[in-house]
Amino acid sequence: MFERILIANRGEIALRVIRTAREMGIECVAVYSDVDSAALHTRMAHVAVPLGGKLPSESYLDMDKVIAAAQETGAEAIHPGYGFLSENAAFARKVKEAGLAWIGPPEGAITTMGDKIISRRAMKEAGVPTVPGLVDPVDDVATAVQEAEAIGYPIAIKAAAGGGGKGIRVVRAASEMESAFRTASGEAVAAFGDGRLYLERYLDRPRHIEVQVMFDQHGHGVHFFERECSIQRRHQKLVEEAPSVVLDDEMRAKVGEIALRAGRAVDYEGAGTVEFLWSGGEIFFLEMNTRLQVEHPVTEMITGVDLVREQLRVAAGEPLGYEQDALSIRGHSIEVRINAENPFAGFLPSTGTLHNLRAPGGPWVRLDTAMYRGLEVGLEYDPMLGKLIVWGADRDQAIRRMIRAIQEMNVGGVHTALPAALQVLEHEKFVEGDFDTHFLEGMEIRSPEEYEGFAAVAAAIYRHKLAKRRALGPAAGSREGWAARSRSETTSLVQRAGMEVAR
Ligand code: MV4
Repeated sequence: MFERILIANRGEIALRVIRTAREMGIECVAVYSDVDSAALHTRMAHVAVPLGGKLPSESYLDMDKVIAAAQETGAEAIHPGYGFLSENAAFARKVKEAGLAWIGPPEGAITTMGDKIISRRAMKEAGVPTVPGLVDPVDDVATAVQEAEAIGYPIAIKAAAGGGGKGIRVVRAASEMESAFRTASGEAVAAFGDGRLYLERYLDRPRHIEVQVMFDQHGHGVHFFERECSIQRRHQKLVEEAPSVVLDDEMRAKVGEIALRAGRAVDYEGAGTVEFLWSGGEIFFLEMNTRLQVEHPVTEMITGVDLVREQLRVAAGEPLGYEQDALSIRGHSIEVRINAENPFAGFLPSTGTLHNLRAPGGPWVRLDTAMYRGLEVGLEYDPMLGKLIVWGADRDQAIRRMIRAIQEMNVGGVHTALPAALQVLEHEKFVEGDFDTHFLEGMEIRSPEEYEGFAAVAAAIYRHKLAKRRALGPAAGSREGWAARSRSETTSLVQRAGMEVAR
């Protein structure tokens, strides 16, 4: 096993890696920009190397600086976290050329999965179900119209270099094709310098389901079941959970097997996520993310496996050492992202100094964050300040626990999206499991004033529903839990949950 690794990242994910490394007796080297000299990852690492610069391009994205930092400090491997250089094939290659281990997948897998046309073709050949459509680029409008007839409307025009929500246009009739095609083409050139487009049947109200996989360097892989990530807005996820309510055990095993087939087809190593669209009981491959994802903790919570530990072990050449049948799901987990955004103003980024921070706690509550009192929240980096994760024996308990944890939490000085997450968790449709990728965008986010009355009513309805649905223990009774609180108590907790920015 490695004795020292470098973490080419910042924020909560850098801390996440440091924590597991420390437990394994591995030392960590942090790198940091000028803005991050007091950041927690800088302070919690064994060694911290200044990269200089304020912009990501001058610091966390500067491959040569990061590799030099590893060499100067005697780190044997680099963990890229997510974002920044994590899915950069050239960086993976440079790391290996520098004689360091890369805690990530092979360069070839990153490249194949980074091109949506090439990955679609590879998946189709491997027998992974893909959305009906083309595996070749379409060069002009006339061809697009012709091909669309065969595929059937509505059609999605996608960019080969896109992914993660960038460069997708919906066409509902042939008459719309010309302008949509031209716009998509222009956008693809501008955004990626690569105008290649392809066509797929557009699935109208899908759910986003993804499967966590892990492969060792000896050709052995396992999956860690699925996560449901449909609660998103503009391709930014807000609430994630595992497992998904729409998969039964048979379908779950099938989807897991398909995800492993996808990984094997590109000789995958390390942790990866295979994304699917679920529609009408069928699943279709969308893309593969060749990194550890933000929402990995919900998988850890239901399987009991530390995914960063597994990443480090397989990157060091160790075999996984267990088979698929050693893994099972226990209970239910939910994650809510703590984004510095104002949900009452269209989720506009919110900045300021964190002058207060009260972390929730108690049984089965996990807070992964790099927040601290005094932190200046600016616009330099991603607005995600951290993640709140809970585990429950079942989905109802996990929902109730998350609501309780959000109500306990106070982030003072900046707005966060927590009030929106709270409203999702209390939404009847969410509780019933009846939602898709359009749920959050279609949801009306209530103001604190409206919510004051609403919360008390919702609490009563929710309590009633739960009691009706199945026999609950004392938690369903009228004397315990958030549901039983008086209206004024509920209101004050809601306020503390960030409905008002405390002064
Ligand atoms: C789709 C789709 C419907 N049909 N493809 C958005 C992210 C990008 N990687 C793929 N995306 C979609 N592709 C077909 N053929 C709907 C989406 C989509 C979506 C997918 C996952 C999670 C959230 C989404 C939000 C809007 C659209």
